[in-house]
Amino acid sequence: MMRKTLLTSMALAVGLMARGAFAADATGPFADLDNDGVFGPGDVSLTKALGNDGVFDSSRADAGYQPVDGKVDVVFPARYVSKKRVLVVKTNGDISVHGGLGAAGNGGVIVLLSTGGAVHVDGSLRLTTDSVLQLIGLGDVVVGDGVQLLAKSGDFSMVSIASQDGNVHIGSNVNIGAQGLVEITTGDQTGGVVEVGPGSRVASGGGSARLTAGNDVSLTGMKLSAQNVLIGSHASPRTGRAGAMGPGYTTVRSSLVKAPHGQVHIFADGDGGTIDVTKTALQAESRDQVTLDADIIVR
Ligand SMILES: [Ca+2]
Repeated sequence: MMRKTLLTSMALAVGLMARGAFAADATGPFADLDNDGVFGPGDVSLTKALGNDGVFDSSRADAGYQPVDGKVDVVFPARYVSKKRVLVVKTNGDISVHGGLGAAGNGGVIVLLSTGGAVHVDGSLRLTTDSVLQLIGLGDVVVGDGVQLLAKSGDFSMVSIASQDGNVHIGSNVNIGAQGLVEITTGDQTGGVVEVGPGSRVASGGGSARLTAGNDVSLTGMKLSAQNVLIGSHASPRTGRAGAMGPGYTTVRSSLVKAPHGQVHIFADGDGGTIDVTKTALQAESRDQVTLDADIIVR
């Protein structure tokens, strides 16, 4: 018992010293090779790799980084603005964002792509870019409460939040906007749920908004506006029993969905597919531009 306590306190002391030695670099983005979320010995600062060209790819050697066998997480411990117009991270591990992100200049692009893990953005952060903002994970993509995700300029600006095999969770009071396409999706066949929390706003100035999932779509107390709006839940093996294609469930409650110059199309595929639009206002260019496509419709 005594020995265990002593070893524990020694380990703590070593940990503190190690952390202290690296404190100077602790606010820059880093490749977290031991996957503990903390910058320590063995991890690699990405300040140089990202500073050179704005790009880091965990499968390629870059400015002191050598590819490794295991999962490489990437952490942004604090606010980071790329001066190279692009900020592109592609890694096989998780990507964690604890500070706001930006990419300077016209045509600015931010792409965070996890080919083997999740993407997490802490609450209350602001991620802005001129042109393209994409958060893409093989697993879950989670956006905390009060986050702002904005692609600010021209008609081609877009925001895409997508998970291939996991869920997309958007918290409450989140603001997502672009002039062009806004997509919040999970894989048609393999994806999980798409959830957006109350008080959130999703807006495309001149393009489409597409919120679709391989599992349930659940939107509550939100405002959604675009040229055209598509919301839907696919019938997928994830919702079905014994390998059958299960029905989709699309819930849009207590919300405002607006496409004043276009169409609103909502669907829930499969036998027994259900749309629930209780207390939701659906506005399109005309009445027949609102289509609800499912076996069961609850209003
Ligand atoms: Ca670490």
